[in-house]
Order: sequence, then structure tokens, then C-alpha cells
Amino acid sequence: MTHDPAEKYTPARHPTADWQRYAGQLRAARERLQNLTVDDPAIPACISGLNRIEDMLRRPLRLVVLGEYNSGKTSVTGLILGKGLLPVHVLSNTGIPVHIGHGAEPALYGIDQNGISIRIDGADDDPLTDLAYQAIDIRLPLPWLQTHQILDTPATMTPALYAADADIVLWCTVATRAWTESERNLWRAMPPRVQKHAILIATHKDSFYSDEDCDQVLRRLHDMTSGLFHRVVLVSASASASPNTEDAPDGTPDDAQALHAAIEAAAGSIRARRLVKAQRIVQRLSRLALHEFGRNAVRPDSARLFTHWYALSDRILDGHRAGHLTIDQALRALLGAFAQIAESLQPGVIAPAGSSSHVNGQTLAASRVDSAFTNPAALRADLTAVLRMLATASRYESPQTREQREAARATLIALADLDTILKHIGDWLTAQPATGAPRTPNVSA
Ligand SMILES: Nc1nc2c(ncn2[C@@H]2O[C@H](COP(=O)(O)OP(=O)(O)O)[C@@H](O)[C@H]2O)c(=O)[nH]1
Ligand SMILES: [Mg+2]
Repeated sequence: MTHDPAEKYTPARHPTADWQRYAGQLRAARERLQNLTVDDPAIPACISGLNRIEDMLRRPLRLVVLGEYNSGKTSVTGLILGKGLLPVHVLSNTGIPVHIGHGAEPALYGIDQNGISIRIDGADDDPLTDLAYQAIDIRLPLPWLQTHQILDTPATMTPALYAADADIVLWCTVATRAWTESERNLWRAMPPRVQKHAILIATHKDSFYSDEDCDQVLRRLHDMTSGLFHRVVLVSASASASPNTEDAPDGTPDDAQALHAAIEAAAGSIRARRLVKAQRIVQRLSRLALHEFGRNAVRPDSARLFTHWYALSDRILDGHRAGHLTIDQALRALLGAFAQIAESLQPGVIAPAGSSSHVNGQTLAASRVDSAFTNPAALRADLTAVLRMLATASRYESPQTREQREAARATLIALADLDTILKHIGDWLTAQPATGAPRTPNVSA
């Protein structure tokens, strides 16, 4: 009987998760921006922000295995990795933390007292007999390790120290005497953030004779630890637990699967939260970049119009703040002022009222104000960005430069997910082929 628990949970066998798709989109957008030759400080700022967010999304989840002495931590780590990949017998008594992460090929490193990593699985080395190491680092070419990493810890009186930067804590306990007073005390010291995604793993399932006994133990553990863990799992974690030690070096496949299911449930909620956070930051970041974009490229002769726009819109925002204008009145007044300035910047872009053209000042001011748009200051920032689009369409600008600018804008607009007034206005302006207005980039492209 062979089993391969880690492989069952590789990304390849699962549909691409939302966070992976989104990270891919961010990467594509970032590369698009990097390949442009637009000289604008908003772009590099946006690129480095996107880089950080991508890293945040792709960072492997940190699993930290904790528990008292001999509770099965190293065996559980081996069970998670499967295939007998972890030299459990070698690591059993190291007394130092063992980190397992992804590597192109299997490798074993000792981390010395200065934090320097020394490869110790070479032909001439004598691994692990040198106790000068403060930690062991193992690299394995498992796909699962591209999105997760594990820290197997020695028993300690201060487990919270290891949990400090953990995403998921796996607390191991021997099922036959599980959840002792001392465990309760150690666990109480754990930050609530950690408890939220922690998994209680009761080892030595093989000590029980029947399924009923197992169920009873699980029920009892659930009751005793209610609210302290995300999940409780009961497993046989070690080779000695298996009737056939040669075939099943790390417990049973069912237990490995149950363990992975519990980990993925916790991981899923962490990933989902990270994704929402990343999307929010990206929207804010790209919106800001869009607002800054083109600040330096505005046609010199339009400076006066921008001064006028700021004065008009300031007065509207002040009026709203002072309570003289309702939010709806303020938004409409901004659109009206925008139409006036846009028309001066690029005659014909906003047609006079009554014309058969798609866009005119009146339709703009009367248009249904997007319900997502409840902040006049944010609308002003978006409208300013559109005015800059009109004002940079300069006769001094080469078609190539213009093309690059538009590509940058298109990318920023898509990232900002601007299903707001900016997109509407962009659509209106593009619907005006006769005026020679700059084509506002197609957002969906
Ligand atoms: N029968 C049985 N033995 C186990 C189980 N888990 C761990 N052990 C044994 O318990 C001892 C301690 O396990 P280990 O993983 O080294 O614990 P650690 O000190 O917490 O890392 C070893 O001899 C393991 O083989 C299990 O589920 N069933
Ligand atoms: Mg151990």
C-alpha cells in the first residue's frame, strides 16, 4: 500500500485558487507597467507596491507544529509530508527546531549560532552529530511546499515564541492523556490570532481498539477545547502505529488526508482574508497612481484651466462639508464643473445641451450617480485624473508616447477596478469618435 498525502493537495490537482488567479493578474499587470517607457513617477511607485502585494499573496503559509515532549510533533510533520520523506528517526531527538520548505532538490542545512546556513547532507558530512546548530533547514521538491512551510519545534515552556509568526499552529497531544492541565496553561498564553486557525492533533489513535472509542475521544476533546481550536483531528502518526511499517512509514493515508483537510480548511480562510486585503490595497494603490499619473505631463497652456477646476471643485466640496449641498447636489455640481472644464480643454468632447451627441453637459450632470460613489472628494480625484487624460493629449506628444500613456492608464484603471464614474466617463468619451478626443482606454482590455 502506498500513499502520498502531500501530493493529493498539490495545487496541480486542485483548480487554481482565487488568490493564485489574482496573484497571476497582478503579476501580468506589473509586467505590463514595467515594459512601458512612460516617464512618470506614479508608475514605479505602483510597480513596487504591486510587487509587495504579490509577495504577500504568494508567501507560503507557515505551519508551526507545537506540543509537549514526545507528543508526536515530528511524527505529525512526517505524516503531513508523506512518502517517508522526513527522516523522523534522525530528527526525533535533535532538540532544535526543524524547518521544512520547498527546494528544487532535496537538501539538508544546519543553521549555526550566527544564523549561517551550512549544507550538511554532502557526501563528506556527518549530519546532525554536530550539535552546534541552532536549527535545521530541510528542502524538498514537493509541490505542496511551494504554498506551505512547516516548522517542527522541540518541546518548550514558551511555545508562543515559535507561534509569533505562524499562520497555522498544529498543537500535538497524546490522545490517551490529551489536554492536560499543563497543556491548557501553555495554550492559554497563545495569542488569540493563533488560536483562531489552530488545529489540535491528537496522536496515538492506534491506542484505541474501536471506532467508537475514537469517536468518544474526539467528542471529549471537542468539548474540552471548545473555542480554542479551528479543528480537532485524531491520527496515528508514527511508523510503529502501522501494522506494516515498511509500507506505511508515516501513519495511515486516511489520517494524512484528514490532517490535510483540516489544514486546508484553516488555510482557505487565511487565504480568503489575504485576498480581500490584497484587493483592497491594490485598488487604493492603483487609484492613487491613476490620480497622480500625468501630473507632470499636463499641457502648459492648460494650467489655468486646472487652477479654475480646483477652485470650482474646492468650493463644491466646501459647500458639501458645510452642509449647504446635499451629497447628490455636490456630485452633480462636480460633474457639471467637470463638463465645463473638459469642454474647454478639448472642445467638442462634451457636446452642448440638446445636441444629438452621446455626451453633453446636461446628461453628465443629470446622469445617475453611481451608488458606489458616495464621496465627493473621491469623485473629484477621479475627475481630475480624467481631465489630465484630456490635457496630456498634446500636439507635442508623439503618437508612440501617447500610446504608452494610454496603456499605462488602461492597466491602472483595470487594477483599480473602477466601476465608478471614471469608467462611465471614459466610456462616454470613447463613444465620441468624431472629436478626435484621446481614446480613453478600454477597461476590459
Ligand atoms: N503508536 C504511536 N506512536 C506514536 C504516534 N505518534 C508518535 N509516536 C511515537 O511517539 C514517540 C515520540 O514521537 P515524536 O514524533 O518524536 O514526538 P515529538 O517529541 O513531539 O516530536 C516516537 O517514538 C513516535 O514513534 C502515534 O500516533 N502512535
Ligand atoms: Mg520532535
